Amino acid sequence: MGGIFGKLSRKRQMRVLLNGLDAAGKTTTLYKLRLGEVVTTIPTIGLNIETVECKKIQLVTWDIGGRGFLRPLYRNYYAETDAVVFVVDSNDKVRTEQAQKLLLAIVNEDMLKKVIIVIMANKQDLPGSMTPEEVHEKLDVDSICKTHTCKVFGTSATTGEGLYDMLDWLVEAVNKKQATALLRGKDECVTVEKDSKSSYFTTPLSYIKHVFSKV
Ligand SMILES: Nc1nc2c(ncn2[C@@H]2O[C@H](COP(=O)(O)OP(=O)(O)OP(=O)(O)O)[C@@H](O)[C@H]2O)c(=O)[nH]1
Ligand SMILES: [Mg+2]
Repeated sequence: MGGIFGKLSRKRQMRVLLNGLDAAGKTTTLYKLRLGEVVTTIPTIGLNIETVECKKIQLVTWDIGGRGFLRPLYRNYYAETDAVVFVVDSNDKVRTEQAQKLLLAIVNEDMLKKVIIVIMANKQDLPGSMTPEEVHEKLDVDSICKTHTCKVFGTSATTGEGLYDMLDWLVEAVNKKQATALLRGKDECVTVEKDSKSSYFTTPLSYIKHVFSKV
């Protein structure tokens, strides 16, 4: 199939970056989407990469450890990203400012200026959590929406609440962006290699080797 429809139907993968402070629920989200179950997690030192399928699109999802000492390495993973899913622990009211700072660094990053941003107001199952509207306000999402396609979803990575609504919206948003770009004759969304493999860096050393092989 040729032309725009051919290009759209060939584009079967997109790259998604899961980001956010440590303990926000990134790894729990990844494996809930990948396996449909809650796994016991430990803080991620390095990253997990898994492919999640939604509406016949493969989302190659990179889950990066959120601990402070890992953050200087993030830029190694920004290239070729279609969407950022920023996970917020809605129950952690003490660190909202820190979360906002990290989110702003993403929003202002040159390599990420065309990405779609989804903000997960996660841990909605915990009593006393900030509502999605509160997270929207605290992170000043209205300002982000001026430069990026962006939306906040209330989620619980443990119960699964809101995760599929979030994923549906994300895939639709990327499809829309690709269609618009193709109609304008530009190919703005990046497609990752078809044969990119799922990998899991089990030790800090394998992760560091991977990072240095990229710089
Ligand atoms: N109640 C509740 N707990 C959650 C939820 N999501 C994650 N958790 C818990 O929060 C803790 C941290 O979750 P992780 O998924 O490991 O967090 P992370 O963002 O990957 O953390 P780092 O790897 O350190 O960056 C774990 O005990 C999870 O079970 C949620 O939606 N609700
Ligand atoms: Mg993790």
